[in-house]
Amino acid sequence: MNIVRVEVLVASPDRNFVTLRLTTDDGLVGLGDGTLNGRELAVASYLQDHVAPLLLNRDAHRIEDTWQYLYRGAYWRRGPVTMAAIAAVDVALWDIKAQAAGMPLYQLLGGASRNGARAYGHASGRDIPELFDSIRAHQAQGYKAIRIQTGVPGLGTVYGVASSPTVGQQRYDYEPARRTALPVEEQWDTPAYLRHVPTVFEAVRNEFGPELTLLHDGHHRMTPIQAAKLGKSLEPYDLFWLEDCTPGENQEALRLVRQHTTTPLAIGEVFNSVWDYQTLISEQLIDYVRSAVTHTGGISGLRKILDYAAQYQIKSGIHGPTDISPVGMAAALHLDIAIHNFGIQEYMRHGDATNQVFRQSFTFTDGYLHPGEQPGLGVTYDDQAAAAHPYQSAYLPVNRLLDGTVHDW
Ligand code: EZ4
Ligand code: CO
Repeated sequence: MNIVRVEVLVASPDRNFVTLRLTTDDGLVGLGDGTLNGRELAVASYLQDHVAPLLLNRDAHRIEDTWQYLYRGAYWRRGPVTMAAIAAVDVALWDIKAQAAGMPLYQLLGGASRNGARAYGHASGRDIPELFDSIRAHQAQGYKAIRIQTGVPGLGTVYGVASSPTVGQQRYDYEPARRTALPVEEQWDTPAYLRHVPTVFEAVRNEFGPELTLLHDGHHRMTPIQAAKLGKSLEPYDLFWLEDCTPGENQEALRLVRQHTTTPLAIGEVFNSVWDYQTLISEQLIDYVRSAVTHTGGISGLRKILDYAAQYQIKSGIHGPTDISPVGMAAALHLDIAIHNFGIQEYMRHGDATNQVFRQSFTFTDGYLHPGEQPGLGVTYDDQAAAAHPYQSAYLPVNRLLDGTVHDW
């Protein structure tokens, strides 16, 4: 079963997506997601110019060999562009293999370990009343677990907080990256944030009670001692996790945070290999692995990380924002259903334009996701719908302190 056609598809239905489509000589078609938010064309070129010639006439069944060939064979290992490109190939090959077997992909990963994958959504508000409306809208959609982000008094727009209070339609205003020619610059002040966040969680617990599962994303903005302080001050509100409290590069930073708080810790959406987790997992400094299938070398790459994490009672919390395409989401869901150490799945929901290009068979019912029973991943790509949405240059925002210093985010 050889690969006879390699297509790199770039389209912007609501936002840019890079999709790899592989066709085999017996007519099977597999899809992989290689979307890297704000740097999409780098992955498209890596795939088109450097990977496509290596795939033609390869046996589509040899997934692990192809993974190792692209990882070891390139000499330049790791990095987000490389690992997103490898992910696109890996997921497309798993899609093909599962279709060849006539089974949904999770069956090839060991079969179902659960009936559904518990999902969390993103509630946000510029202030508490807007936040409460957003939480209620998410509960009405079935979510039992909700990430909480709010504006900070004295600061302008804060990343991760929808600028429009339209109930049920909360989307970040960087979706799709606000379509400005250059990155939007946001303001940040960590002391103001640290003073404000515990009051938000107190208000949410008072209003919604103890059973609602709550999460929070610190977006890499704190020093270790600031993160330790926040984790400690949030303990009374019983978070499911505090995500990305410190910048991702320094694994040792989490030691200090861990020594000071029992708030569970999650990190890894900017990671791309098992080496980014070596200290974090072996020293049990985190509770959840936040990597995306799309940015970690695909199902083969992320599965290795999650199996390693499982030995240390660390669970999955696979990244699932809207810049992961429905192909990347479906791949995550097949893993979620199959692995033993599943924790939770992020699910922001795509908009209508995205869903028209990527036809999906996964479902969201009563707070739980399921990949469906179609052979393969269960996602198809509509070329005609995609043609109406050409690539548009778009950037993630940049974050500056009040004095103008560029800050982590
Ligand atoms: O900023 O996906 O937890 N989710 C997040 C996301 C990320 C974007 C970056 O591309 O933090 O919103
Ligand atoms: Co995050």
